[in-house]
Amino acid sequence: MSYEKSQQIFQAAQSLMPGGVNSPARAFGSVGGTPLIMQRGEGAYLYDVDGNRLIDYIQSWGPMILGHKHPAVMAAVENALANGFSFGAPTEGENELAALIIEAVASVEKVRLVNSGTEATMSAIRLARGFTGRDVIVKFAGNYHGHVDSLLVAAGSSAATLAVPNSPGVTAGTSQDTLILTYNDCQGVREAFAQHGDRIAGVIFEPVVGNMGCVIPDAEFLQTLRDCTIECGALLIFDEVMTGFRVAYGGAQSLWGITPDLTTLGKIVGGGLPIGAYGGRADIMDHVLPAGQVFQAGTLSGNPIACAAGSSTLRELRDNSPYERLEQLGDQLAAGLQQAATSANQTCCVQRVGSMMTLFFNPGPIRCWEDAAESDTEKFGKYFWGLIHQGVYMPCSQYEALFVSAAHTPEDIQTTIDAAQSVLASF
Ligand code: KE4
Repeated sequence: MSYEKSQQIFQAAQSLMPGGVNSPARAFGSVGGTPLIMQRGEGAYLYDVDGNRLIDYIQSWGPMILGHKHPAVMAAVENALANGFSFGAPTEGENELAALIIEAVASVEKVRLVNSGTEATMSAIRLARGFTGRDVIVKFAGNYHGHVDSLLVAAGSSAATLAVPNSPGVTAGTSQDTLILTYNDCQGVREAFAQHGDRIAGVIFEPVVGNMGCVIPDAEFLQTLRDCTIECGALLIFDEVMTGFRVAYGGAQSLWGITPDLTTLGKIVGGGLPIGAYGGRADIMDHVLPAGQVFQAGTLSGNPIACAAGSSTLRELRDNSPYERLEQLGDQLAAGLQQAATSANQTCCVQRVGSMMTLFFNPGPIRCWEDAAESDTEKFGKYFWGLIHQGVYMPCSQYEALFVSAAHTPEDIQTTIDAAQSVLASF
C-alpha cells in the first residue's frame, strides 16, 4: 500500500493549520506516522487519496452509525440543499429533529440544538450553574466532554479532587470550581458530596466512557451518582454525545435505567453534519434564553442541512432498527479480537457495549483512568499500523472506542479478525 499522496498533502497542511489538522485526535499523535488523507466514504469503507480501501471503525468518531453515504440521508440532505443552506430564522426542520430526540430520549422534555458536542456540554454546565445558583461541577478523570475550559482539568495535587488546568490558556480561576473524581469510585463520590454537596451545581460524566477507551460504569456507581445529586439538589448530566443513539436508540440511560436531569448529545444526531444538542427536564430547560435568563446562542444552531441529515439518520434508526445486528456484529468482533490476542499470547482485554468497544493492551478489567493508563500504548501503535497495512482503520489511540456501523457485514468483521490475528502473531 502506498501513502505517498497522503504524505504530500499532510506535509502541505503543516504550514496551513496547527499540526496540519483541525482536530488533534486526527494527527496520529499517539501512534506515530502520517495520517491518511481521506478522499471519500462508502458504507463501511473509507478510500484514502492513494486509492487504499479501509474498513472504517472510526466512523468520524461516532456519527456514521448507518455507514457513509446512506441513501436515505443523502436524499434528505439533497432535498434540503434545494431550499438553500442557512437562514438565521426558525425552520420546521428544527421542530422535526427536536421532536425525534424528545421521542427517543425519555428524560428529554425540551432540547436546544447547537453546533457541536462541546457547545452542548458547555451550555449544559452553564445551565446547571444558572438553575441551581451554585458554582461547582464534578467530572471524572478519563472522561472527555469537549474543549470546555472548566472541564479541561486534571486532578490537583491536593485532596485528589481539586482540579488544576491541564491546558495552557485555562486559568486557575476557571478550574477552581471543578472537582475531579475517579470513575466507578462510589466512596469518592460520597465523600465529595459530603464535603462540597451544598456547592455542587452538577455532575457530568460519560455513561459509557469512550474517551479512555471503552469503560463501563458499575450499577452501584450510577445509583450513587443519582442518589447523591438528588440528596444535595445538584443536577445529574449524562454526556451522551458519543453514546446517544449509539448504544441504544434511547442512549445509555435507556440501558442503565437511570434518569438524568440533563443530557448532552452530538455526533449521530447530526448524521455526520455539525450538530450538538442539550436537553432534559422542561423546568430546567425553560431557564435558557429567551424562555429564561441563562444565555446561549449560535448563528448556525439548527442549521437546515444539518437537521435534515440528523432527522433522516434518527428516522432510519427508529424505523429500521439496526441495534440487534450491531449487537451481533459487535459480539463477533469483540470475541474475535480477544481470541486473536489470546492465541498470540498478548495480554489484552476487550471491553464493549453494543457497537462501541476497545481492545486494551492491558490485562484489565479497566474501571477507571488509573487502570487505563497502565495500557501498553506502544504495542497499540504497532497493532494500529499493522492493521492499516491490511486495510483496517481503527481509532488512532488506545484511549478511544472503535465503532461498528450498520453497513459492516459479518465478512468485514471476519476480515478484521483475520488481520488482527496476523498482526498480533507477528509481535
Ligand atoms: P465535539 O465538540 O468534538 O463535537 O464533542 C465533544 C465531545 C463531548 N463529549 C464526548 C463524550 C465526546 O466523546 C466528545 C468528542 N469525542 C472526540 C473523540 N472521542 C471527538 C474527536 C475529536 O476531538 O476530533
